[in-house]
Amino acid sequence: MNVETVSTAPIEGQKPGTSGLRKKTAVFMKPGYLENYVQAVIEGVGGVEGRTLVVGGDGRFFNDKAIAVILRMLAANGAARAIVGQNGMLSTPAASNLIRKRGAFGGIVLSASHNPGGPEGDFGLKFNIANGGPAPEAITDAIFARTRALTEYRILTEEAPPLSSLGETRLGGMIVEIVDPVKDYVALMETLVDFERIRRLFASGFSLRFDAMHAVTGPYAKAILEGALGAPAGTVVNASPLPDFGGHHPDPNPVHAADLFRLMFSPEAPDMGAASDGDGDRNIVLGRGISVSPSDSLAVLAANIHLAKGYGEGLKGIARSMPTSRAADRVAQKLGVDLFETPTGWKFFGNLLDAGRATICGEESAGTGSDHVREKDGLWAVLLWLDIVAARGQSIAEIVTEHWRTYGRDYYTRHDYEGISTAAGDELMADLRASLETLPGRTFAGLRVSVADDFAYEDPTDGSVTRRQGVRVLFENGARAVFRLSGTGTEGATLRVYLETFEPDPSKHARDPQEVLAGVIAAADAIAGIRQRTGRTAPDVVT
Ligand code: G16
Repeated sequence: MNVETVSTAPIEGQKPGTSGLRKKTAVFMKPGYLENYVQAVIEGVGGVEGRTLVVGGDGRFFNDKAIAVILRMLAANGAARAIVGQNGMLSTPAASNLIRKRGAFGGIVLSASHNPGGPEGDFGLKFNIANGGPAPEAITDAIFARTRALTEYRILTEEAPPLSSLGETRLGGMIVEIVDPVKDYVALMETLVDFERIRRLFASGFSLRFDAMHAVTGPYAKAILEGALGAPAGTVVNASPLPDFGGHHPDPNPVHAADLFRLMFSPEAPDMGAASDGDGDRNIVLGRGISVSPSDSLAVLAANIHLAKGYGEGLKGIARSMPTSRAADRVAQKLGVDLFETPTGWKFFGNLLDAGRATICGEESAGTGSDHVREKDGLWAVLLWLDIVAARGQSIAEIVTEHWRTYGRDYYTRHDYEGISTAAGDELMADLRASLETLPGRTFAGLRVSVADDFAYEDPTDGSVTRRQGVRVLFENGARAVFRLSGTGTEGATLRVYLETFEPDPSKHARDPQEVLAGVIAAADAIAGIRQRTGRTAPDVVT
């Protein structure tokens, strides 16, 4: 085994964000950039000697080349075994499952999620720990500290084996095991939802369009929906993963999944529409003429999850990220279970799931998951919806409107201002933070502020505290505006403004959220000076 020790120096800015390190692909491809970061990960997690790691990614441009480097570095640093998805492919939830199932030390997952791919696009790398979930902040902080002190990295001089054939090969002292990326995931899904019941639903003529957005979920969705569940061929569209996602953003939102949204609001709409993102952890669900907001999806799934076979005992608790609407809180209250409000980032759910305090988690950013893995899981959410539709014998629209009748409707929208200057974003947030004490009592666009704060989270399982997680402004009429900067962008800053208001009266549940929230939107702009500071007249993305 020939290990080369290469001298290097720290590279600026290798700081993991909301979900690992995300940068332009061209940045990741600069000489030594990937190598430095991988060595920092290896050292930041305490070394990999004698350990087993799962490696895979969403198949985007540079995925295979990066994996070859990572394998040579894991071998050079003494890892015993690398379990790799065939052709380097593993969806994020499938990687989480493999780590857990195989008792691995952790995993290296390559993805920039919903961000575009290709030489001009984005790339990303995150480390997941033994529970299958994204590394918590103590570990990402240790990784970042290593990136700032690195003097050398270790890499094998031998080439990595091809990733196309299943089975075991040797790379230096390490075994490289290439596995079917789909098989174990399908087996897991079968334990959670009733395949037989969903098969009957499809056999009765229920129609679905699942848009895999030319990303990693295609093969998983084909195997399960069109294979095991008998949905007609063509149910899964854009099913073959492409290194540049066909030139699109693999983000299941109204802008980037516009075709699906158009179809679902047309006379040709099937019974259900769904899509997932680049690495298969996000999802969106639509019914005929209705798009289910991710916050509502969490609430509806939580209220109905006992109908699915893997969740017959009901819920231990529900967790949502702070900017996610409070619809799930109403379900938790009715069920008499705890509701946890965490910062944005799936990594914050891991401890709650491990401690058995939450069963289902969700985020406004199109993420839902349960204690079956430690990542959000797009296809799982779609299967759970299908199982609930089959169990209740109702359409998506009927289920959602009935939910609103029972709990009231939390009108919700998120406005994103993408690629604004970092200075403008930082200044806006700094000024908001500076005004927190003086906001209560003041009136903006007719709405009076009752409380304003900067969200901080104390993890109830280990007492760790995470501060500065977003400015919350509560109005006297119960409406809420939240401001934060995205931690996943790769260009300038992205300002996210989350807006919501509660409507208990069922006769007022069929309105357009943008209209209902117009006052809150105007108040948010008046408070933060968004238009004036960013020079934008409208958000780039409205979810
Ligand atoms: C990641 C995180 C999510 C987060 C989302 C958006 O998702 O895992 O928890 O909600 O980013 O984060 P931000 O608002 O900071 O951009 P994904 O699907 O991108 O891995």
